[in-house]
Amino acid sequence: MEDNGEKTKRNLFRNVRNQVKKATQQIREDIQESAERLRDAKPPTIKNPLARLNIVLKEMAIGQRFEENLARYREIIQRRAKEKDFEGKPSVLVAGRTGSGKSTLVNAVLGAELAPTGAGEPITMDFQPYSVEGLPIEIYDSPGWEGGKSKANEFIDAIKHLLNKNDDKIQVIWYVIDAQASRVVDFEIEQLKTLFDDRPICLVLNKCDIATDEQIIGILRAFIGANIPSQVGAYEVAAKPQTSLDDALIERFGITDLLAQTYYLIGIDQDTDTNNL
Ligand SMILES: Nc1nc2c(ncn2[C@@H]2O[C@H](COP(=O)(O)OP(=O)(O)OP(=O)(O)O)[C@@H](O)[C@H]2O)c(=O)[nH]1
Ligand SMILES: [Mg+2]
Repeated sequence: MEDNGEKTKRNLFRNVRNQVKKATQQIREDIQESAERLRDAKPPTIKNPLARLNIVLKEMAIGQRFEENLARYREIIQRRAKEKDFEGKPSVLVAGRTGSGKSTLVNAVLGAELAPTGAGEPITMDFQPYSVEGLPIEIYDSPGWEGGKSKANEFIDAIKHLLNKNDDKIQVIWYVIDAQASRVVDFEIEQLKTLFDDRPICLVLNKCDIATDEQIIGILRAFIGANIPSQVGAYEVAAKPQTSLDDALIERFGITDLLAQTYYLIGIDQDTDTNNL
């Protein structure tokens, strides 16, 4: 005869076993479902970035300006290159606020994680040129502007110092903005008008993978409407799209266009392979 204690124990074990079995089954189903979602997920179509830019350009009746600036700066850069010699590859300076994704953009162009990146505290503390074999340009990563007046002055002085030192070598500016920023600071616009002397500025709206149409158009309006004399274009970019189960397949975008315009400005043969961007 089995006593009641043994029976209760057995029931308890059976109960636990059943629960574990049920939970395991549920986990299996969840994993299977996730795998199917991942397999079926298609890269979301980017809602025609150029269309957004064109809307803003038309609205502001300045469609021609970028074209004219591109041609003008191409001439200026190539004339300077003939007159002056510098060592190594022509350079692009990547500048902008801290956290906008400058170093991430540098890595995307290099095809290697060479520049440290991250969330939270400001990461990049020094100017650092990078290049890799096969890339016809050198890219200067830079410390970001952290906001606030004293920090602004530090930022301006540091940029001026770098530009003075590398006057002929740094030929194009990529000014990176977080497309989600929602607000544009007057200081930033004013600086863009003069800080980089007579160098063409490509405005890079980064993180467009997570910004809304409203945010992107708002930023485009603010920067294009400010009539920054040396601006040659605006580019919607995702240097490192956010990955989650639902959008795991989003690829980076916008960098090929940015590079193509930069090569055009500097006069580099466009056949250079940018397929992986
Ligand atoms: N969703 C999304 N996140 C991005 C993108 N680009 C960069 N990030 C993230 O933004 C954060 C900041 O990127 P960084 O490249 O370190 O920014 P930074 O401008 O170099 O910052 P500082 O070095 O502090 O000036 C990181 O967590 C990146 O993963 C993008 O295109 N999309
Ligand atoms: Mg950085």
